[in-house]
Amino acid sequence: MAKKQSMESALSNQPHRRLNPLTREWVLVSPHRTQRPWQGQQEKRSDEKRPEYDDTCYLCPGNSRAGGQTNPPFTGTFVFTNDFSALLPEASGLSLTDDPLFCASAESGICKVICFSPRHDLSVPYMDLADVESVVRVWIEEYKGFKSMPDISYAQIFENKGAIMGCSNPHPHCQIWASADLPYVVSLEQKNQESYLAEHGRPMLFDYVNRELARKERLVYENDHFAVLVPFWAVWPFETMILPKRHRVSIEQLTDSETTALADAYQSLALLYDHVFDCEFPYTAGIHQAPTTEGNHEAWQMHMHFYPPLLRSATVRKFMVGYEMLATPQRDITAESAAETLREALSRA
Ligand code: H2U
Ligand code: ZN
Repeated sequence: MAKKQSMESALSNQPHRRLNPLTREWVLVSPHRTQRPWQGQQEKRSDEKRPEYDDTCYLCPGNSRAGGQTNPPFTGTFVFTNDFSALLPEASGLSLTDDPLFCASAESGICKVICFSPRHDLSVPYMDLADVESVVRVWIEEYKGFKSMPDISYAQIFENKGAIMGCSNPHPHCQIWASADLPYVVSLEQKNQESYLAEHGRPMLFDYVNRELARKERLVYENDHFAVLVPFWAVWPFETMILPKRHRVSIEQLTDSETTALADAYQSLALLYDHVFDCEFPYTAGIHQAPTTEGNHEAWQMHMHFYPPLLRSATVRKFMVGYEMLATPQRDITAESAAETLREALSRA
């Protein structure tokens, strides 16, 4: 007992590091440092009210896109191939060189954009739950579609929200970049989940969510099928994960009620985020899950990551610079105290 208390107090008061078991990267935690004064850059607040329809928006129904095509008068979700795709279906013919210093390889793939709804002004927290669920169903359909393509190994679904995250258009949307090879972070997570399954006989994130559900200190929100929590190893101040309570290697395995529950967890989290600093809370979010290739993917537990950049207000962001670029990421507020702030925002949402 004494040992447990001293561990808890060390985790809340003393500099220490924590391991991310998915990537095996360490984060330095410096809880004694939260009173540091800030005289650095302030971001601009961008919370002007948007119209329901904007005739200059590339993503509104009926408008012309930058690539010259015209959007149909869509009434629900709308999926199109990115006009400026980072990956192209035809590989370049460049074959992997065995030069250790000048190594390059061809990469091919398909990039798509998904508009959440015709409404230019409605972000996820303020859509009808049924419409958020339609977005999740599009993700599932797209994932299945990429599974049938032999040249695709992985479909990365992600959302950049807010200008501060480099989002080029405020019309609520997300993207899918599907590639011939496994992206680096995904391959790291796969390798470490496979090692964990081999050693412990259960999927890593299945064990993890059960431990967190029992402890509750980093739990932010839960429904019947999903938990929202600040991971023990979070790097970004208000980083969170959405985790299924049962073993699900990909979104394709979700039952109808789990699909609704994922939409609810996503929407509830996006809404509580908006109450943290009383602004449209920016983030990059995305799903990690089993590759779209055949094979044994039992080590995988599908999950969503949310990486919001804000630190202490709508205008003060965290910078990953200095020691973090050269050595290891660092945070001041502990994951436990961030979870407390998020639970408090939920009570106001
Ligand atoms: P963000 O999610 O980071 O805002 O990116 C939007 C994507 O939409 C971006 O990849 C694409 C851009 O290439 N896009 C089009 O495909 N057509 C357009 O007319 C505008 C933007
Ligand atoms: Zn729009």
